[in-house]
Amino acid sequence: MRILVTGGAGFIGSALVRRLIDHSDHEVMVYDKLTYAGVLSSLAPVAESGRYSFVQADICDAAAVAAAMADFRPQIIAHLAAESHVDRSIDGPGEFVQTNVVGTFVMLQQALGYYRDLEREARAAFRFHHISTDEVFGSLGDEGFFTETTSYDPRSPYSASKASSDHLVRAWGHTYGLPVLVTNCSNNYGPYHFPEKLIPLIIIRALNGEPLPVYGDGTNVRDWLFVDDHARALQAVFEKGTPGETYNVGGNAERRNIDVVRAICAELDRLKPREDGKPYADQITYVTDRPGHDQRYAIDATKIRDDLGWTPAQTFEQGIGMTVRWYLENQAWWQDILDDRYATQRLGVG
Ligand code: NAD
Ligand code: TDX
Repeated sequence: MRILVTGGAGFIGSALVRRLIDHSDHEVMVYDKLTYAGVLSSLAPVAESGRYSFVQADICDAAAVAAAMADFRPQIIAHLAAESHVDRSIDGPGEFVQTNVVGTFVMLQQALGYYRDLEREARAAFRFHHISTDEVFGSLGDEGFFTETTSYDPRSPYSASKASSDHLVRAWGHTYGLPVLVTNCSNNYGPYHFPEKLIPLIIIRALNGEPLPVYGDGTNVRDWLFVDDHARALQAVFEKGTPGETYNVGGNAERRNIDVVRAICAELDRLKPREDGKPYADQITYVTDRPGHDQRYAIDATKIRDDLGWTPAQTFEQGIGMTVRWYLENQAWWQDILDDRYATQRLGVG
């Protein structure tokens, strides 16, 4: 099949593309604006594949979206392009509304026009798969899990923009008959994760001998999923999922932030001890909390397991070990990003 992946130069998009090239016969076109978060070197492993092509353009540019669809003739659109970092959405929400809401609207309109022009058989196979987050459901207390029917309660500019885009996608399914799929996934982690996010930020700052910032009291809980497991889930959904359905995707690995940071420090102590022999955990520093910081996210992923046979392959301990080793062995990938002025300013490094 031909699969158009928006946001394919990002963290999850690039993992999906690497998986599709390595583990399937699908052809892939990446459509990506290459914002600060788009990293072409994350696609280097597939660059020489004859089944991969790349278009640099904005999802808000309707003509460019239409041209990519007309040129590539996708059977699947996997829509991952988004502004994704909660802290940036607090500092500057405008770009989140533009890309996540308006950009998704443009994608839907262009996909609908393209879909309506397809032959009957091609129409039956076509899917628009929107990739979203568990943050649309809001924040949990100590008990309970998000299911596919949990009411939306987004609380940050990021999650509000993703919730809006989810609603648009479902509306285009109900009203216009576009065969849409929606997945809402928990926190991903793994190789090629942009250094502003908690796990890579902690690894890199630990290695650089810098303070390790933990927001608030560090008791906020996230459910962590290894990114390759998410890529497998996405493939299962667009290959086998039922149009109109939503699937929650989770790692069954709830951890408090402070425990995540300690686990990374322990792994580094084992793999690359500090020169002074002291533990990396000595660098942990509690800092001012994120405004409106959601306390706990947890996913009930029973539906995707029962309907599509997907479960995560990696435990958190295996995944964090692989991730720390990857950052130790791929310093050139993240050093290039740190050397970029915009990313560096935001990371407070240098
Ligand atoms: P990311 O920030 O690493 O990558 C986003 C990609 O989209 C980048 O390559 C960027 O250049 C591109 N992009 C941004 N604006 C664009 C625009 N206007 N036009 C075209 N391309 C644009 O994000 P990620 O972590 O890989 O997340 C991918 C998707 O998955 C997002 O929709 C996000 O909301 C969702 N998601 C992420 C997580 C997570 O833990 N990271 C969890 C659940 C869902
Ligand atoms: O320096 C930090 N210190 C800290 O304590 C950073 C960057 C984060 N945190 C905390 C905030 C969160 O509770 O760690 C947790 C994880 O933070 P992020 O990595 O920023 O992720 P989060 O806000 O949970 O959102 C992520 O998962 C869901 C992605 O960025 C979203 O795109 C996805 O939808």
